[in-house]
Amino acid sequence: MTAKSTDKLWLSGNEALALGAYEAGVKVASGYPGTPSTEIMENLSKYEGVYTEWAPNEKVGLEVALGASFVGVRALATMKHVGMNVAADPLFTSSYTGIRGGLVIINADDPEMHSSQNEQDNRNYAFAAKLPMLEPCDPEEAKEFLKTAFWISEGYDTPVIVRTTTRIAHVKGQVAPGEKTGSSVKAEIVKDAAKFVMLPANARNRRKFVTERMQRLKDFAESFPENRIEWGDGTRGFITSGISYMYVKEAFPDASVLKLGMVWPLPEKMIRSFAEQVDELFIVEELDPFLELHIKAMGIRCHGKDLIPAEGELNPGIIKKAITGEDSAKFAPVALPPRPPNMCPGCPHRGLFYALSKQKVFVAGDIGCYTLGFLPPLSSMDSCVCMGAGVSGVHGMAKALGEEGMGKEVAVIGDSTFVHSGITGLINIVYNNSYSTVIIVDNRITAMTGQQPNPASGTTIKGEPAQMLNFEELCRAIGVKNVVTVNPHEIDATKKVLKEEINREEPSVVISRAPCVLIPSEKKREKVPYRTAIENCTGCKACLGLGCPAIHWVPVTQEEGAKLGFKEKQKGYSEISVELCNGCGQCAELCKFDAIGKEEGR
Ligand SMILES: Cc1ncc(C[n+]2csc(CCOP(=O)(O)OP(=O)(O)O)c2C)c(N)n1
Repeated sequence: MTAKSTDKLWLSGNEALALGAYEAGVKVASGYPGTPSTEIMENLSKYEGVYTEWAPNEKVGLEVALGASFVGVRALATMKHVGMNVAADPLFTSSYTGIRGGLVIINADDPEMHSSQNEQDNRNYAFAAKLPMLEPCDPEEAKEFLKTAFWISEGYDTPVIVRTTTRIAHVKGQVAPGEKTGSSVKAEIVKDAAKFVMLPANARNRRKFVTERMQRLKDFAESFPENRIEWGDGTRGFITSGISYMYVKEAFPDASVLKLGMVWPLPEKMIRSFAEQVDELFIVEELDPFLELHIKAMGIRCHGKDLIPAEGELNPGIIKKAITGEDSAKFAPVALPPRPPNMCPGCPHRGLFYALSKQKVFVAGDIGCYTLGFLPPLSSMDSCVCMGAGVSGVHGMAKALGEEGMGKEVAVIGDSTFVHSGITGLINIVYNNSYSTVIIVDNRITAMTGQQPNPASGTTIKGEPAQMLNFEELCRAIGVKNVVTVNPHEIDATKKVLKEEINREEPSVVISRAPCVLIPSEKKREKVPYRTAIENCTGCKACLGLGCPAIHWVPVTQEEGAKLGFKEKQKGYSEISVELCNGCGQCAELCKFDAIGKEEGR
């Protein structure tokens, strides 16, 4: 793909960021999927002349980009907010080394936790790592800010963070394609130990550089055109950024607004001058009182989290009400029908969790589609903290409980998550003589974030063939002697293996392998749906224990039941929606009455 048209394009924020990266002449881009950041890399991979990849995790992704920057090319790393925690180690020290080719990190926060386990505010990382951070308010700005970020990066010898939030990442807006720019830095190997080797003597010097760089960036912030005042009525003044700026403009179209395009470091003089010229100052920001704290630290009186919620997303209605006390019908949210999450019909995870639910053990879980194993009727996940935590945690439980805990807890982790941060936990189990069992639910793909390939999938981001990580060999190489592979659609066999391995007195790994039904090759596979033979159904509801969306319960009156030949006590029967059924056969395995089969009429 190339972007040559001069017409405006209708792009999401993430598509616009990809276009911005392309126009900025990015040569190397590495990321790990995570909502709401995933589509940036997916879209960038369609442009010619940009090397893109899915890294095993965010730390690796940032280090890849940093390496590319060291040899003088423009490089990009993308991640969701919690990914920044994983990448924090290289992030903080890359602030000291600085860059050669421009280095930009796109960080996508998720206020309201639409698809996340927490809603941390990563503006705090810019402050803590002493890095500049830009925050666009729409797709057009997203593209332009990305290009500006590369310019700042090379001008100030610094990585630059571009922060988006879910609304910016996924909203669509008009974006004008622009000129392709590039770096004036030459791509070559340059040895510069004082800059790149961060041992204490060098790091102390670079620490001084970082302080001096922050001062220069502060000065720059005063004249940066994307920090701008839009004068209006002076009774109320708002300082805001990103999507909150859009909400403020909608709720208070006549007010004076200081819009910050760069949220760190702050233009102190501009803020002071603005504050002096308005009667009352309001800081409107989602999540933490980040701007508010720093503005208050300047000795400026303002309203912020005393009025505006610090949890979840904002919207114009919330802001208007918080400040004026008025409820406005104009901003009333549209009521949407709820869509509770569930595993897809035919999901292999369902079979595994059904089998696991019979083991009566504590399931130290992890993050992925399989986290839905927590929901009833499977109810088979008892903890979920962050990627990898289940594998390390189950070992902690084993060490805490000793022999008492044997056979009572197990870890479950997805294939992508295992590669991301489960392998080291498993090494720890083996190294420290544990007895824990780890189940790798291997559906061959990173399903939760939308089917991205990972090192165990056998393809790259561009769909080209790649070495396929062999979990069985890897686990044996780590030192796990008991490695068993099961097909989770075969529930009885899976149950047997789980019982044996969970009770083993030494480390074991169960690989529960069957492809995700949404993998394109699986989608193409012809599916023969299962059907119910109503006359054979006894109403035992065993099949409903799977929680499959393709199976539902049909209640019948006594009269209807009699017509169907049911016994008096039978209150209904299970029915399969053939249009939803993926033909996995898990329900047929559970049915002991020959009421579920593939032939017409049964
Ligand atoms: C540090 C971090 N990075 C990214 C994510 C987003 N994320 C959640 S689960 C997941 C991977 C899921 O893939 P897999 O383990 O294969 O399980 P599946 O969804 O296929 O069942 C990702 C990328 C996250 N929650 N935390």
